[in-house]
Amino acid sequence: MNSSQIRVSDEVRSALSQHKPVVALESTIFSNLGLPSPANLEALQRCTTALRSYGVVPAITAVLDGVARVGIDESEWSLILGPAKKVGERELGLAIAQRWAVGATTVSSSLLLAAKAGVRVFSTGGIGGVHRGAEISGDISSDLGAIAQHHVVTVCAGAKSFLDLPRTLEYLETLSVPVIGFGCDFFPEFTVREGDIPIPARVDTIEELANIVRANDALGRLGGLLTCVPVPEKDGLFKLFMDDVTEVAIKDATARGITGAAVTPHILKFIARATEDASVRANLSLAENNARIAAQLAVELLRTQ
Ligand code: PSU
Ligand code: MN
Repeated sequence: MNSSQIRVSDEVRSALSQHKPVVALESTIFSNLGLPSPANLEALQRCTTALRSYGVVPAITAVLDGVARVGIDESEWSLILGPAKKVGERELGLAIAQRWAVGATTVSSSLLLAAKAGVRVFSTGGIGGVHRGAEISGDISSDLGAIAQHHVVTVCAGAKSFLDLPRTLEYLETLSVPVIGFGCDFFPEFTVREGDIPIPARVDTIEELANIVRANDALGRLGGLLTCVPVPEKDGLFKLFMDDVTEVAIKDATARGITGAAVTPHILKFIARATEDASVRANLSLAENNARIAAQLAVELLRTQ
């Protein structure tokens, strides 16, 4: 499928053709839109090292010089670590046609590229969702529709607590996305381990998770599935503290008139400052932990095909 518009790296292409495990990663989290420097490089190193420790090839997605890429070699990492323009699924065609220099892929655009390349598992930090006040603003992340549409399993730490989490779960139900808690009974809240919204289903092992993926495949369901893994205990933040910080962050974004695609990066930056980077440490920890679960799932799915 390589062309002047989409390119799969040699390493990812040969892994896929030899039926070796591959896990896709988005690039927004590693760009200046997701994490401050140098934490972004640390996140990239920890996620890719975690995948490789299970023999899994990382397939980082991005748009570089107007080419949508699946698999970014280490020699090109510096490109995605710097300033970038956010590329959701609807911007992918634009970014290619208008030859954007560096486009950082979100969950939605990464899922399209992963599905097109034949990568079955995708790992990220937190997904986008229904924003608080969406009944007025209409702000619902395109991540949700993309998770429903593309035939890829997404592994995340839930959704950020600045979203409207009950509505996010309702919306996923409307879109008929299976939502599975990995070792948890509640929808994890990104940097907060313990949420208070019950999650529709729970598994405790990779085998159980793979069984659900296989059953959905057997039914011919072509959409995705969402696996939610709580942030590791030692790095999780306190819920009451984060609830307060989040409320202030949302008020600040509203007071500054920030809307649309700029909302998520602005709130993430505000929370990092307000928590003296504890949120950044939690973010790194959960991103790495999700990569570990995604890697084990990718291995298990190939073992039992
Ligand atoms: N959560 C993070 N860091 C991020 C994002 C989410 O902790 O960088 C990014 C992801 O790329 C996600 C996107 O897909 O934000 C959602 O943006 P929006 O709400 O504008 O759809
Ligand atoms: Mn939005």
